Amino acid sequence: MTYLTHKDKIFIAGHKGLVGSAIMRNLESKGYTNIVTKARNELDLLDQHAVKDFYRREKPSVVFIAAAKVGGIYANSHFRAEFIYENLQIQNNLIWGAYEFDVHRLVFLGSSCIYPKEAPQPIRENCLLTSPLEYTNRPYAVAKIAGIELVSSLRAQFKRDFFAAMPTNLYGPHDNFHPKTSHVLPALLRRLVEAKENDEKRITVWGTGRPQREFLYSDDCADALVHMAEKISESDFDKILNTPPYWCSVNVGGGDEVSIRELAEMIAKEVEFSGKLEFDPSQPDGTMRKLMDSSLLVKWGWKPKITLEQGIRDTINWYKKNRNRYQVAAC
Ligand code: GFB
Repeated sequence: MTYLTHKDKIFIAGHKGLVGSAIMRNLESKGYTNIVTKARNELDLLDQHAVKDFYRREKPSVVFIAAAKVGGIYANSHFRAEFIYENLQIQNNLIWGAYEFDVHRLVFLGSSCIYPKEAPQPIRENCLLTSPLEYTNRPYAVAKIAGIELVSSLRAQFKRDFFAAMPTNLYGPHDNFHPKTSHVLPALLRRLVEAKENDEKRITVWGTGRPQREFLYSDDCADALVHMAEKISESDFDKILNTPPYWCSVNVGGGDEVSIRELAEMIAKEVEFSGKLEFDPSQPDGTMRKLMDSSLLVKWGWKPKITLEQGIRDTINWYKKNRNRYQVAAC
């Protein structure tokens, strides 16, 4: 069987990012010690030969792919070509290399935003590619869908125990807090912390505030990914693959759903900002809703532990402690 055990040599691609750092914390908290990581300047994931050399040398038996080019609605809309090119390159190198060098369990990450723009809510795994995608992040979505197709094809054709997880909107420590390229929660958190400190009377929130988002704390997401890697059998994943439309991917949600307005109000309350929230409808709303049906994961014995309120509090504390040292990630 290919369950993750303490005998495995684990590679976390993207170990310094939002999800990768959470996977690292989760594995270490569970006593895993045989973990290999590579910083960007040690391994260029865009370089196929370098990735093959890495696999040939290190021979990991389990791989978590938490490396990707990611960003919020502004980044996805403005850096379209980089989002599709870099994500295709990174995932092709990591997934195909894992196949060639006999990795026996691999976790690839999709995202709730790659489901169709008008998918029936809550969104089930079998909704993928059933109607048009959201334009603002279509390049990213097409790349990620290709990754799920590659993972599913390697499972079907070569019986490789590779699977995809579809996290909802994530947030937490080591996120990207860049004012423009970040996701909505870290963007509003940074803006509101600074507005409070500078005694500003108002802050701008992009869009109408009406879209709804489901948020899951990064540590909860990591716990779900490790839970699946440790506990779910190949045959359970094969059952998903062998069910129309034959994708091997599992939704990772179950977080709290709020509107963008409610989110801004929650963060403002937490940082005690009493100024005005001004909404800028000239900025895109993006998908109006993308709540996922995570009942399969619940059936498999997992559910989140950290509420949005607690997660926001923890992320504000983390951000305040780390913002000087922490290089704001460019996109
Ligand atoms: O997290 P976000 O940028 O991306 O959220 P998505 C965008 C929503 O938040 C839009 C509103 O409705 C924005 O109008 N918003 C309000 C803001 N203020 C801000 C702000 O200051 N910054 C940002 N970024 N948004 C992403 C995909 O979609 O979902 C990614 O683009 C990724 O590819 C992620 O997969 C999970 O949630 O709309």
